[in-house]
Parts: sequence; structure tokens; C-alpha cells
Amino acid sequence: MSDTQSEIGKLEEEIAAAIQGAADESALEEIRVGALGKKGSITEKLKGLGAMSIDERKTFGPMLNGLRDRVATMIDARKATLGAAALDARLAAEKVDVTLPLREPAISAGRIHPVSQVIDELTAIFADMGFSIAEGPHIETDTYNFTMLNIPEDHPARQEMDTFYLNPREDGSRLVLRTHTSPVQIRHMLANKPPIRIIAPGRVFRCDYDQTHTPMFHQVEGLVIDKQANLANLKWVLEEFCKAFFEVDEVKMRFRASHFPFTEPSMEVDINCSRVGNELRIGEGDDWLEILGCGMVHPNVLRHVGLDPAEYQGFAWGMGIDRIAMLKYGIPDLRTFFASDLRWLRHYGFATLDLPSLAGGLSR
Ligand code: 2NM
Repeated sequence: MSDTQSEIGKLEEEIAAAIQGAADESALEEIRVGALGKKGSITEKLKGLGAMSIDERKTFGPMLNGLRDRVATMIDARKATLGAAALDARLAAEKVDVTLPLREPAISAGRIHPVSQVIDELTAIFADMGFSIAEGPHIETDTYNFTMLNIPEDHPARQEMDTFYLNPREDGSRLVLRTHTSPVQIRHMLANKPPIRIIAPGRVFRCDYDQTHTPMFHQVEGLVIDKQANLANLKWVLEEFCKAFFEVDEVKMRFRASHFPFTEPSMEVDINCSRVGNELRIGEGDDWLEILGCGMVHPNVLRHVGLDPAEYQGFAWGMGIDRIAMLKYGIPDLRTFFASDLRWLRHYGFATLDLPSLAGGLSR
């Protein structure tokens, strides 16, 4: 009997020491479960009362109930102390200095890349003229990227030097990273009947890297197919585009004879500009700047997509988006476009919420 009495005293000392030593609320909870839980040390002893004689019960009953109540009180007190300490620690750690300036919200801190801005501008201009946007895969078949466009098997553009080829497939055919967006036009002509008025902006890939070339760049090509579509129409579309894009009232254009396999005749187009110091102004002055290539769609291309060249005509053009972005926004080095430098983007990027529209002013 006295054995059990000293046992109880020892248990209380142990539990009290553990409670005082509990470092946090979860450690304290473990101690509570260990003592007062269903299988806790004090609970087990209380269960033992049932097997005792009436006399023993009279002695140990109050003793154990007292122990249980004192331990519960100690736990509550320790819990209050630990809770207050935890709150103090959080308040110290999470203290907010309300006098600090506001952090810029993501929506205004973010910037639109000049390439995205220019694609949005192009889209607004050509959509206003009745064009829709066409898209296609970056990985193309040799057929869509070259053959359908009247580019012969031995044409230099097909060489490994200029084109990224994927590993050959089992039948020996090789996929390519598209070298222009023209396969988008081919796919569109195969899937749609004329009249066709589309632009195809997007990424293209060529094996080239220096100050003015990156292995990935952006192009926009345009295509019109109709029963009547002539060079005068082409010149009008391009002139309207240049005036709207460069935000000038007049621009002189010079069409120089050129050669592309997919157009006949083919032309390269220059616009007039002035160079004052290192400032370039478009639509004024007597210097010339090359900005695009164009022509009447070659009869072979029309035949390849199942159109009769005696019934349908078409014109098409292509230009570099990165290049016209550099010209319009005075960005000197192409390679910086793809360097993912946030400081560059903060300098040359555009606010996220004012999207270009003809009514609102394209680039403000
Ligand atoms: C250019 C220049 C001239 C062109 C032609 C075609 C198609 F699919 F209709 F044949 N798409 N794009 C074209 C014509 C592209 O880029 C300098």
C-alpha cells in the first residue's frame, strides 16, 4: 500500500518535471496523452481502483483523483505559458513595418516583351483590314516546309547548314523545325476554300547566329488568295501596314525585283528613312531600309494545294518581327531579345494593361 503511495508521488514528480520541460504545445500534448489519455499512466491507475478493497479505494481514490486534477491544472498553466510565448515569437517574427512603401503589384510590375507587343500590333492592323490569324506546328514535314512551296530538292535552303533537321524516321523522311511560317499558309490553303486572307505570325528556326541572326526568331507572313488579287492590291496592303505600324502619315516604298521559289514575280521592299546621328526616322528622308519580301504566289504552289492557277491568284509577303520591333523601338542588338534579362525587359517592355488598338494608338 505504501509502495503504491510512493509510486504515485514519484509519478507526480515525473509528470510535473516533464510538463515544465515541454518545449512547445505539441510536446505538452504528448505528455497529456501519456498521463491523462485513454491509456495514460494516471488513467491506468484510476482503472486499477476497481480491483481494490473498499478501504484501499477510500485512500487511493481521492489520492489519484487529486493527482489527476493537479496534473490537469499544471498542463493548463503550462499550455497558457507556451501559447503566450509562441504568440510573442510570431509577433516578433512577422512584424510588419506599415511605414514601408507599397510593393508594386504583379499586374503592373510585369512587362510585355517587345515581340509580343509587335505581334499584338500587327494583329490589330491586319484584323482591321479583314485578315485572320493562322497558326501551325513548329515541327514540320519536309513536304510542307519545302516541297509544297516549290523549293527544289537541291535548293541551298534545304541544306543542313541552314535547316534544323530531326533524326530521320523509319521510312527515311526527316522532320524539320520550320524555317519560315509558309507551311502554315500551305496547311490553311489545303483546309480552306478561297477567298483567303490570313497572316501567320510565329517562331521560325534557322541554323545561324551572329549580331543580326538568332537560331530562333519570329516572322509574320501574309497571304491573300482570290479570283482577282494583283500586285496593286499587294502594294496597298503593305503601304497601309507600314503607315499604321510605324505610326506615320506617309511612307515611300521601293519594290526591287528579287527571287523566291514560292513567288513569281518576287520583290524585296524598302521604305524611306532618315538617319540623324544614331536616330532612325521612318517615313522621312532619302535613305532606304529593307523591311520585307513579297510576290505573287507561284502557280506551282497553287497547284500543290489543289487550286487552279487559271482560276485563282494570290499574293504573299513575309517579314521579320524581331527586326521591325528593333526598328520601331530602337533596340540595337537582336540577341538581347532572347537573353531573359529582367533589366532589359523593364527598359524595353510594355505595360500589361494597355493593349494595342487602332483606336487607342498602337504603342502608347
Ligand atoms: C516571303 C516572301 C514572299 C510566302 C509565300 C507563301 C505561300 F505559302 F503562299 F506560298 N507564303 N509566304 C512569301 C512570299 C514569303 O517571305 C520573305
